[in-house]
Amino acid sequence: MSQWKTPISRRSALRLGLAAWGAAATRPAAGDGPQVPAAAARSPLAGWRADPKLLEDLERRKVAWLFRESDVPAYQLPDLLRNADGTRVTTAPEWTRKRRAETLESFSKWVYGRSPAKPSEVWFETVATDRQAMEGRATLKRVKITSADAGKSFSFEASLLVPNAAKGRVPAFLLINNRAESSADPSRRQKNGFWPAEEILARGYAAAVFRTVDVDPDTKDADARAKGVRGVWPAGGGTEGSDAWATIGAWAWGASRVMDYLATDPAVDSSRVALVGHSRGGKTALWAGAQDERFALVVSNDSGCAGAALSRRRFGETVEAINRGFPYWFCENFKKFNGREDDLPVDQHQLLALAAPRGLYVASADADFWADQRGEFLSLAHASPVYALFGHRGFQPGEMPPLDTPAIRDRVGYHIRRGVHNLTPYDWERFMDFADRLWDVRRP
Ligand code: GTR
Repeated sequence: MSQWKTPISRRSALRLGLAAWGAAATRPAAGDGPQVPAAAARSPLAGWRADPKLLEDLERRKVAWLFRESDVPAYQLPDLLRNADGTRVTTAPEWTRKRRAETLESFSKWVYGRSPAKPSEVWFETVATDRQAMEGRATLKRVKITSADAGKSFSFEASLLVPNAAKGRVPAFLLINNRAESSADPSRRQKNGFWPAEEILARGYAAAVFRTVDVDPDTKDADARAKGVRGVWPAGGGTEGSDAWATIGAWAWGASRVMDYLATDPAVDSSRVALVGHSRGGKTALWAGAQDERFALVVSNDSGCAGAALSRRRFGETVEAINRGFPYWFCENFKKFNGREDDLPVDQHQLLALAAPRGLYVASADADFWADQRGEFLSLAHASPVYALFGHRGFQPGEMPPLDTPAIRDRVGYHIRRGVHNLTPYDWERFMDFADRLWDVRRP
């Protein structure tokens, strides 16, 4: 990270053809973390580069948002290791005891809202079992999960496919399905690369899934939303109008309730459960993994704004754009930062750091400028000092790997794949390669 503290001279910036540098570098930036110079200064770095043809296409379409690295303003990230009282975190126990809790509190208060505490009762009903799923290779269970608290209850369904050949408990991948049922169909009548369940099972993992819309409808329509879990407990653990939970928080809560179930299933090794989400599901996976440390691996695929991407870069989707498009995803307090990213008490590298020292994998797509591919990687790099406290190697900001070249450090991994915003079999293979290594899983 130290390289970012060394300001690049205007002369060398000009030599590199970075005309925008001078103006951007002198912009004042709030925050107290590493000084991050205007992004133009990053051009000499190795690794992924935006495809000029894709940039030309965005140019032609005259998109109204920022997609050129040279247009990224100077910004200063909040220092993830500085406590609210000004002291610095220097050891892992200090992080866990003090700064981790403060960081979680900031995200609850300002971004995602406060989720309710674990319901006083959660119970499970297996509503269907098929021991001959996947041509006899798997057992499929459909489970109804009911949560009850304060005299009210809410139910939704999750599904689990376990390989029949397994000799003992197996590790599992839980997908937050933010798309249609057909994208991740537990019956396997419809197959889709979004959830290659056959491949997941063939590699010795169980595959679990639930749908976001079964927990909290993904719509601006308040009547429709009332049918979700927030219709039952509207404020969650906060106050409506400021820090009540919102849709991303509700989906994350759903992931934790599925985890409650997985912890009871004798076929699953619940100490090795990976939570995977794509895009809005990726934001959810990160927030769920931050709050619920039972997830041993958190996977963010193309999660973009308010997911893995650094908000202060304002690249692609901005805080204002997401709050306008999806006002129900985040708490009301988050709207105070529309157009004011520098004033946010946190940035997304701190969300990623909340996964430490567990496994964390971030994936991007080459054509996914809206999600800010580089911002997703940089967030992971800037979260790395927390992994370092635990003795684990992370990434430096200058180490973004080239296209289609996954990079793994001890507990963190990253790739940027060719193609558009999507979750694909290529992504899944990389997630499983990472989990194999993290958990010493041998292919059956
Ligand atoms: C977009 C939204 C993104 C991302 C995406 C998705 O419209 O702006 O933040 O969540 O949807 O979920 O596919």
